[in-house]
Amino acid sequence: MSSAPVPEATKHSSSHDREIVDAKVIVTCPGRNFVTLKIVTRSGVIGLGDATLNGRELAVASYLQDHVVPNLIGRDAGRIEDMWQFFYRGAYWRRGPVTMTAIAAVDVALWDILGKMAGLPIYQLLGGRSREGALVYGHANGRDISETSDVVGQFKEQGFLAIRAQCGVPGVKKAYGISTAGKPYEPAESELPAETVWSTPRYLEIVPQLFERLRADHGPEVELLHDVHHRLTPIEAARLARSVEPYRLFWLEDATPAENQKSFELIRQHSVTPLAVGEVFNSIWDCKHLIENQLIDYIRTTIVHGGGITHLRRLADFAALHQVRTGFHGATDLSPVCMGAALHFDTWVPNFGIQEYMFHSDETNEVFPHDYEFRAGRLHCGESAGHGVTIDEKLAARYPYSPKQLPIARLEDGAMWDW
Ligand code: CS2
Ligand code: MG
Repeated sequence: MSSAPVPEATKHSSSHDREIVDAKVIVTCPGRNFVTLKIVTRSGVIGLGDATLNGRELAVASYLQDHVVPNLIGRDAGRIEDMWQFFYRGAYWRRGPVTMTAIAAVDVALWDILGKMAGLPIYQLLGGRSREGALVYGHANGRDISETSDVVGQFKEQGFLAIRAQCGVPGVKKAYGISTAGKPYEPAESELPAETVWSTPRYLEIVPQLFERLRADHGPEVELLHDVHHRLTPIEAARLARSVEPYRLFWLEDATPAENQKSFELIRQHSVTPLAVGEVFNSIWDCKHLIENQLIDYIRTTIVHGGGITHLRRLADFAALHQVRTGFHGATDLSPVCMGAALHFDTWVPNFGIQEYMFHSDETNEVFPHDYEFRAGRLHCGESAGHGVTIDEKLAARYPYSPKQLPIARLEDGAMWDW
C-alpha cells in the first residue's frame, strides 16, 4: 500500500530533524552596515535574525560568534523559549543593547524556522491577524520650515497617512534628523563620531512654528510626529509638549533621556501631547515604571534591540494592561529582517499603535529580498512561512563592513550633550 505523502510539517517533528547543525554571522554593508545571524537545522530549514546595532555592529557580531554560536550547535531549534532563557539567564551579565540584540537575533531566527517548519507566517504562530496592514509613518525633513512642509506634502502624495517632521534649527549646523540635501538621512556617516553643536533655546523656538505651519499647509487630518531625540531636560520637554498641543501631534518622541523614568511625570503634569519612548531600551525593565504609571502612550522598543519576539510579546502584553500601544522603531539601521519580523508582530499585536518606516536603499533591498509591501499608508507583511525575508549571501559578500559611528552633540560652551 503506497504510504501517504509526508506533509512538510511532520518532516520536522523530531528533535533530531530540528537539531541546529550550523550558525553563521553575516556582516554586510550595502550602503550601511547590517549584521545577520543565519541558523540551519539538520532538516535543512534556515532561519534569519537581525543583529544590527548602529555604530556597534562588530560588538554584536563578536558576541554572537564567540559566545552564542558555539552554544547553538546541537540544540533543538524548536525550543525557542528555553533558548531565550538560556541566553538571558545564562549570560550572567544581563541586559544591555549588545546582549539583547544578540539574543534577539537568535530568537527571530528560531521563530523564522518554526514558521517554515509549520508552513505558517509568524503572525499566525502568534495568534493570527488583528488588522489588515500596519499603519506606518515616513520621515520628512528639511533645512527650514518651508522645505520641511514641501517634503511633508511629498509624503502625503506617496500615500502616507502619518509623517514625522524634523526641520533644521537656525545656527545649528547638523541637527539630528536633517539629511544633507536630497540624500536619505543616515546619521552614522564617519569612522569616528562627528561633533555637532546644539542649542536648546532656538530649537524650542522653531518646533512650535514648524507644526503651526504644517497644520496650516496640510490640514488637521494627517498624523504628525516629532522626535526630540533625547535633547531636552524634563522641564524643557514639558514646555515643548505644551507648546505643540494646538497642533495635535500623534506623538512627541524621546522628549527627555529616560534612564530616570520618573522624570516623565513632570512632562505629564504639563501636557496632553502623547509621548513615545523606547528605541534605546532593550528590556521590559527599562520601561516598567513608565508603562505602569501611564507616563507614556507608545513604547518604541523593537524586536532587534529588545530581545526578539519572545521578549517583545511579554512587553506588549504588559503595555496592553495599561493601554500603552506599540510604535516600533524602524529606522534604516534596522535591517529588512527586523522589519519583516516586526510587521508580523504588528499584524498580530492587539495594542498596535504605529510602525516607523524609513525606506531602505535599493542595494539593501537587493541583499535582503522580502515579501512585505507598502499600500495606502500601511505596510503589509507577506503570507510566506516565517517572516518572509531572505538574504542573498553572494551579494552580501560584495559589501564589506565599513566602520561608522553615530555623531555626538555638545552645547555651545563645549559641554557634552545628548545627540
Ligand atoms: C531615530 C533613529 O528613527 C528614529 O526615531 O531616533 O533614526 C535613530 O537616530 C537611529 O536609529 C540611531 O541609529
Ligand atoms: Mg527616535
